[in-house]
Amino acid sequence: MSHIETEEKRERAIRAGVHTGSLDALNDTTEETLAELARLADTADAEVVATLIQNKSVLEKATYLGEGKIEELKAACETLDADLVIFDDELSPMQIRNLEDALGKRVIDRSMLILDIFARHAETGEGKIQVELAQLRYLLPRLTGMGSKMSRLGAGIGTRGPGETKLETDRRHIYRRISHLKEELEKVKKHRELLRARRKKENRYILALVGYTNAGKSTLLNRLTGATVLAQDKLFATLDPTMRGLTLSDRREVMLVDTVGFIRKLPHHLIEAFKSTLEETVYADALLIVADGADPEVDAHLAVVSRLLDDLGAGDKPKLIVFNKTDKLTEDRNFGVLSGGAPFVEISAKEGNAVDTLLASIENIVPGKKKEVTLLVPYDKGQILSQLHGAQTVVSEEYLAEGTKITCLLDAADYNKYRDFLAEE
Ligand SMILES: Nc1nc2c(ncn2[C@@H]2O[C@H](COP(=O)(O)OP(=O)(O)OP(=O)(O)O)[C@@H](O)[C@H]2O)c(=O)[nH]1
Ligand SMILES: [Mg+2]
Repeated sequence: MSHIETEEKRERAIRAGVHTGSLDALNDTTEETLAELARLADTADAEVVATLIQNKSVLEKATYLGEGKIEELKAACETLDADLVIFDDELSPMQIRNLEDALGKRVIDRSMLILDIFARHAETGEGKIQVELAQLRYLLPRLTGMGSKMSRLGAGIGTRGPGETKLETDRRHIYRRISHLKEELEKVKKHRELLRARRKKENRYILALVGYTNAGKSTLLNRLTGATVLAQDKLFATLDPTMRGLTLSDRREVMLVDTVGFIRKLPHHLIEAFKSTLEETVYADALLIVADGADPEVDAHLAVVSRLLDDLGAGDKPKLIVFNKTDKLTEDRNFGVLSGGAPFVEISAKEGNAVDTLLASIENIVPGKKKEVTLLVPYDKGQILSQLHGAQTVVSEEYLAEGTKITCLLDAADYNKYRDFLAEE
């Protein structure tokens, strides 16, 4: 019984950060990033009981926070009975060590928190390998000093590996485990490459659903294709790319791929380990950038997405911004300005609003759009009829005295090829 109680206990956490006022606003600590940190903490089963923010343009190299703030934080930990302190930044191994010594509490940073959530949500073999690899690479340089604390304190955020296992904290074992995981990942990569090669042969046009975490990518995939991918109001619900076919109204087939969400300050170990998953965006022909149109932070979200896409080498692909969750809008928003001149649509994936408009935009992005035309083919041109049937785009057929009246879907090239047979209306 006591075992279950410890498992379900939510950790009490204080969140902390330094607002530097830096020009790189996306990497600074602000009210918004702290709000996001609280949501991350909640997803990892920790409850934020207090917030400490320091305004300081230069970070303390050894301790991250200034001396006075550390004292304040220590007192708050005692008063509020907090188990751990979560920092809204990636801390250096030395900073973590010094802060833990000064506070006498467990210290984790944003990266560790995100890695912990990924570890909880990884379902497939590939996801699990990638997360554990990222976690161990992150942990290795931070083990000195922390290892003893981690084993002393037992469970908690940052100690969980994928699939309810505990993370290895013995340095020698970690090295061995890392090389094993790297080999496993290599196999998975080969398999993924094989699948890609097969898809390429099939010549299917691939659209990737990308965007900030919780924007509604999986909900949209489900809406468009009838798939049943898990869509949840928690961060990083999707870790594995799911592919589904979508048939457009002119019968062209495309593939949609759901992808792992982005977030500010995504740990670089995670990006590295998830490279082959994230590369789905690089291999896509075009991107549907899904954004929560009702979130006041949507412009920052789009900026983060665009930066990460550039880093992955997918920044130049044709894009359509999909402002989602319009059902939640309480006032009009200028999506034209927010899209920065890129093509966009406004939809609600949940309610199904304007999904037709989105489909029409997709049909324009995918090359080879077909138009419905009616031809009249004389009976002595049998080979033309068989060509049209071979292309499998015949909608209807009728036998008249002067020939076969055939309605079919033709792309621009075929339209020109058969234009002499256009039936007069
Ligand atoms: N009100 C509203 N909620 C939506 C809409 N689309 C998605 N949601 C909700 O937003 C939450 C996140 O949706 P997901 O589809 O899981 O989002 P995602 O982008 O796949 O998220 P991750 O996989 O975690 O990165 C869920 O609770 C959805 O029900 C929408 O159009 N309107
Ligand atoms: Mg998802």
